[in-house]
Amino acid sequence: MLDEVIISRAIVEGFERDFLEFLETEVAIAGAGPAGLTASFYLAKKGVKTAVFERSLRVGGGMPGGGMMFNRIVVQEAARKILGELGVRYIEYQKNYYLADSLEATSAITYRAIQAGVKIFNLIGVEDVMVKEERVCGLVLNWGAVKAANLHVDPLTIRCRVAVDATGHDCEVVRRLEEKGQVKLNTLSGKVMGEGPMWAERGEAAILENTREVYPGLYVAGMAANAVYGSPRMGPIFGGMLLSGKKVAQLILKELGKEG
Ligand code: 48F
Repeated sequence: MLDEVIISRAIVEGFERDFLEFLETEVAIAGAGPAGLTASFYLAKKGVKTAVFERSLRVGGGMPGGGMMFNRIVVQEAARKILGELGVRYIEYQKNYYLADSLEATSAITYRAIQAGVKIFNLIGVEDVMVKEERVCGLVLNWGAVKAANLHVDPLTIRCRVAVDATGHDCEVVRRLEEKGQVKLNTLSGKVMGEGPMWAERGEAAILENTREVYPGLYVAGMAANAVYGSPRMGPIFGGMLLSGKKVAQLILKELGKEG
């Protein structure tokens, strides 16, 4: 016999347990695209308590869509090892160009991250940051549906030691912090510099340099890093996203004293 109310109770209690547990976390990542997911995997693998908040229903960001809806991604030699570590299969298309199925890549990274201990909360977006004594120390959350429907609903807040903006081209978390007007970002202008036009080689080269702490307690990774630091976009080559995710994890592990 199946009781509908027991099913409902299991779902509500199960979610509530996890959400309460992650109201205080070591690392909170905004955005479950390839950069955010990869970062979360390498952090959780080292035992760091990590939550990912993803505003939309599905995870993967721009990865499942491949290039213009052709569901394949290209990764260059520098990031090939990460594909292996994440359990993504690929073929060598030609020297330095490795080709993978975008759905397999998205699924594998998501699965590896969750199995490593990451808690992904989909349908929950980051609408602001909590700042105390000039350091980001938490994220302000609301349902993705609340934003989509433009409802006036107050958010909830979680606390973290370190936050990561992995929200892609719009670098939403950094922009929100910047809007406050009282903060100076760790960029040349002290402001978000804005993404440059397509240049795959340059964009991929710059992304590792751009993956860093942009304000005390707040790191940027993935396309958000290039958007904040004024570097080009690069289209459906995804090596930089994986490398940036891994790099931000390494930087945070160092900060938390958990490297090695
Ligand atoms: O855009 P997205 O895939 O960012 P990424 O990980 O990778 C970029 C590539 O997909 C591609 C590229 C080159 O390869 O240029 O675009 O840097 O994933 C960002 C995720 O963040 C979510 C969004 O729904 C997407 O899944 N997101 C955006 N804003 C918020 C958010 C927010 N405020 N709160 C939570 N999630």
